[in-house]
Amino acid sequence: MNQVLLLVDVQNDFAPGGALAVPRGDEIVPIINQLLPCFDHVIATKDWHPKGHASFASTHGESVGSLIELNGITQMMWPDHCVQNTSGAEFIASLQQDSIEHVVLKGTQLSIDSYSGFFDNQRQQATGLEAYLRKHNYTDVYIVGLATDYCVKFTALDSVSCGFNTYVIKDACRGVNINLNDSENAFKEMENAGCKMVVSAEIITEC
Ligand code: VGL
Ligand code: ZN
Repeated sequence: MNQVLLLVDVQNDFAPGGALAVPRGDEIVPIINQLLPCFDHVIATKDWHPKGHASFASTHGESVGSLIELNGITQMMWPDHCVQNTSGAEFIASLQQDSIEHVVLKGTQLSIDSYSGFFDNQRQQATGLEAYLRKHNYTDVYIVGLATDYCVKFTALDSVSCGFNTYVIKDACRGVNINLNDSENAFKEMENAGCKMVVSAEIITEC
């Protein structure tokens, strides 16, 4: 049993005041900081888009929140966010970062989005996360981060489908909730797919 904590997109643009603010997204940081000492291995993903990315409403002259068809799949139009090498793409400063051993960049290709930390939305290209986990024999992946209803969900679903024992630490995630129940529905979907749903206290008290 080889456990790793996977931090999904704990970045400024997803914190309150950021370009794609997740309500109360900053609340997960102190929880993550408490979880960190419980794990020998910590990996993080970063949403890392080039300027003019295909998921940006501004790229298409569309309005934020509208849906377009992009290479045969439906794409939500987001505000410009997590542009490479901008402060919005940096980790939230209060996150303790010294134990992060590896960072996986996603959404780096101009014409395709990547909610999952494993594969792009067309499932055409791998980010290298799966290969990294296998190389290090990590079998148990504990997921926290932003946003529950997008990147956390798709990362967790891909983690299960790759065969990793996948745990989602529910109170260390926050969702966009464009629709009221999106986060709750996302948690149910992850659980139905085989993710084990846990809370941080279970882990912190046992470590
Ligand atoms: C995310 C929307 C667009 C996320 C990233 O990290 O959940 N959501 N890009
Ligand atoms: Zn994005």
